Amino acid sequence: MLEKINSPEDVKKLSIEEKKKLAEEIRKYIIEIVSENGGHLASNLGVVELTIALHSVFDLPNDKIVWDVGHQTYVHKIITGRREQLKTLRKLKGIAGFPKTKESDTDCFNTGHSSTSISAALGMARARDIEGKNHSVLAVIGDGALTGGMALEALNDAGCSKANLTVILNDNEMSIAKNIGGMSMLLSKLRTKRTYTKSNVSIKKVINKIPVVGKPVVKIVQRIKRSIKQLVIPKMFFEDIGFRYLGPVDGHDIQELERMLKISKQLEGPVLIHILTKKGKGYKVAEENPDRFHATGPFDIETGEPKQEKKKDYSKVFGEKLVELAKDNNKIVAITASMKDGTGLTQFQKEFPNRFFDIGIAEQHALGLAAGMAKEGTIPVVPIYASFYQRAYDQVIHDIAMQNLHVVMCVDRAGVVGADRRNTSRNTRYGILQISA
Ligand SMILES: Cc1ncc(C[n+]2csc(CCOP(=O)(O)OP(=O)(O)O)c2C)c(N)n1
Repeated sequence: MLEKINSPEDVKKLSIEEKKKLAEEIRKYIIEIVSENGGHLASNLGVVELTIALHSVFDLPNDKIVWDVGHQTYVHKIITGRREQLKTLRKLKGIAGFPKTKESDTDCFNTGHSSTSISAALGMARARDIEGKNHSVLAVIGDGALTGGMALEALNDAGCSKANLTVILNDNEMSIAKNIGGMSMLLSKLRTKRTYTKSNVSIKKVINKIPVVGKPVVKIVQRIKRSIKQLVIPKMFFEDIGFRYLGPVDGHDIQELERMLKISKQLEGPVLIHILTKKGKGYKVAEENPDRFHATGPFDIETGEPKQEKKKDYSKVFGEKLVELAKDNNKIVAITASMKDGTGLTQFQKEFPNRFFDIGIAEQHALGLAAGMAKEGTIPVVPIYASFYQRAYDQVIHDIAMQNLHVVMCVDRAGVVGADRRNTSRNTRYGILQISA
């Protein structure tokens, strides 16, 4: 079936049963390519049904879909005529691992750094309205990327915008490692919404039995009702900031996804569809180790074992040394912006859980937090990949350097990234020279 798919039109013609079969074939195809070339595996396996549903309901390039981070667009690339090209992933002059406007007019916006999609989509929606057009605009964002400040800033703006915009929140409970933070706590409450709806019914009964005597009491009772409702139906967070909340939806049920997407098309104003997916879906080893298969080198499909032994790299040496130093100095703390493994802090977390802080994909906050901790006498060590340090220029200068605070900033993966091209890699080197200057 996969060989017959050369454009989204070919997907639209399929029955639901055929789409399910296509989903299986796409998974197999992606696993084969990534096991040979390396790439982002688990996130792509998680969005197969979502991507099929999106291309069934919307018409690209007229409609616009902005993919947050963009590492999960292999399925989209396969469906939009780039199936064969995907075999050149992570090869010289090969296909990009992220959306590229130059590669296809169905990639409407370049991404790579996290948490940009809602801002860009809102911008496109506002431009559409000014131009008097009426196509759909969507942002697809993971629960990890939703921890980034830029995404929250955009939600804040979009919520009161009245713009027709759909945000699809792809909740797999994972960033690269397990997702953390208050937003993640909110989402886990939403996941158990059915239980909440039930308890809401019984609480309603109780509230309705409260005797009402005179106007002031009515007001108080109404206020209590509202706050209890807020407690038991947490979806109100999104609704209170101006979004219509739909979900949670099983993100592997194509029919249900299509139904929700069609509903969202009819609604006025900003809509958020909360979908639940499994990272690594359909490939057992990736389902069991989604963090290891977030991005991987070539591996053996049977066992999931890497084809090449991983050499000791900068991050490993750094992580070991930091643990050694922290044993002698209890003022040392470590902060990561959702990149514990990549930056070599896994062992540090195990040895010093109280001195380790994973603060979400929030580099600006990481440096602001470090500044505060340094001001009060601890020694924060903050390893962040060079490209992502760009997010925190202002905090490096305004919060740390200008107050002469003792924060240890560790920058790795500077230079030009060959295999995994994204739009930011070209200026990474330049950026980092600026920081050290
Ligand atoms: C500013 C920034 N910091 C860090 C990263 C590295 N990074 C890439 S994907 C990812 C996790 C994304 O999690 P989520 O949005 O939930 O998507 P999932 O892979 O789980 O589908 C991180 C931290 C990044 N791309 N951008």
